[in-house]
Amino acid sequence: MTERGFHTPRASGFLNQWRNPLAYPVEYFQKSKRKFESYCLGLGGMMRAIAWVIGVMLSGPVGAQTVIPDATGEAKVEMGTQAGLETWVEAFRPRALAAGVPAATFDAALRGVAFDPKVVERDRNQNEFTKTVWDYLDTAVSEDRVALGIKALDRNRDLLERIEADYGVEKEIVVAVWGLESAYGTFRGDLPVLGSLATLAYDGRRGAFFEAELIAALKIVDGGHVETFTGSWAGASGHTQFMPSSWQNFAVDFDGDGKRNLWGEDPADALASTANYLRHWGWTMGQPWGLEVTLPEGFDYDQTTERVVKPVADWQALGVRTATGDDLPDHGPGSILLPGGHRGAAFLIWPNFQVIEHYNTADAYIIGIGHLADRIKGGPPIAAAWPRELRALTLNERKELQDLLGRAGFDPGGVDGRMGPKTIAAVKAFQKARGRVPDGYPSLEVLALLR
Ligand SMILES: [Ca+2]
Repeated sequence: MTERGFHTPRASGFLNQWRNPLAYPVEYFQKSKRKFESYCLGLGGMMRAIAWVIGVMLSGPVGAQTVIPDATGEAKVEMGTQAGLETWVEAFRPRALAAGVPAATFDAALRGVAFDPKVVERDRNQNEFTKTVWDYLDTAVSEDRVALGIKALDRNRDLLERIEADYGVEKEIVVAVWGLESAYGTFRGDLPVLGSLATLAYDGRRGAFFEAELIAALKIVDGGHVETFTGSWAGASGHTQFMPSSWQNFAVDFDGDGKRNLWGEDPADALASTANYLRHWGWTMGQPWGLEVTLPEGFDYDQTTERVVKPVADWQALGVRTATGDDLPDHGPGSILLPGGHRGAAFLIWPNFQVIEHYNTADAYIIGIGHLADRIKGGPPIAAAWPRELRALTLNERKELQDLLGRAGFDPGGVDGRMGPKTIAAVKAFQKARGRVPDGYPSLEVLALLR
């Protein structure tokens, strides 16, 4: 599901779900949910929602292991009803049975399933959430989350070392995913997964996607893998917020009790499943996700994109150094990324970056996971300052930016408010034409210039 290619699917659901908390009316959240929301930045989907959410920089939808399709389609104006859901469940029944869900399981699980209008609201309003990468990282890699991560690792060290040995994924990375997706298991979501998925499948905007997830969820129930099946609004659940289809494809029974249980108090299966997911997508043990670097004066900013991949020796020759001014470590060919524009931090990223992307395509999410893991391992905070005076563009401003770029002769690839690769390239070309640093960052400054 990712535009970057890798991830098409994402495992978790959090990002998706939480991509847009600011857009929801406050009354939708009880206190505990607000806390949950602010804490759980993975946004399930493990996988891609953050992209929009995070505003400007995102190029794709969200998602951890299972990618949740874009929410850019037109929203339906009409809201469904409990009676409508019940009619839909009857029509869905033969399809679920044909897909292998036993009738008894189907009937017991979906009898009386409740339509949840709040879930529909969230699904329809995901687009407007905007957050700068620095605001996101402030929360995602707060001192609290780092300290709790160190404790969580200590508490589960034996387990995590066995997982690391079996799957070849560093324990700090697994703990970081756990930390962003559920605050180390503290906030796993309290909405009924079957109810959320049935509501979204019936609502229809992304009906086929959620129907398939609901069938996978029914198989989880049928196998007796879960006792309390609750999660976040788009159906991601458990310690690392897997979508049901990700459970189907990637969950493992690490503790050997015969169940692939991502939901109980014991995180063993969930953490091993996360490592299994990352291994599946090509995690390379020992390779950093990325490294903060400094760029020399006069650096060619056309090269600051994931599309430009060079051997470390080439970057070194161009004057790129670590944040402390040292020579670059050689972990193979990589790219330079400027998630907050040329006045923010720069990172040299390696293929493990794209592996994390399968959880969520948003750059901010990926950096959040990687940096949190580094901090848990004892690494330093990000050294560079961010251009904190810049706020994220609103959805309308992003659309205006694209519209104005198009009128000025720089094709943004559509006016949808999503800052994908074509829009970023158009911003770069426009900046270059105007004699500005072509970092591709769609800032208010660029918008003002366009106006
Ligand atoms: Ca188990």
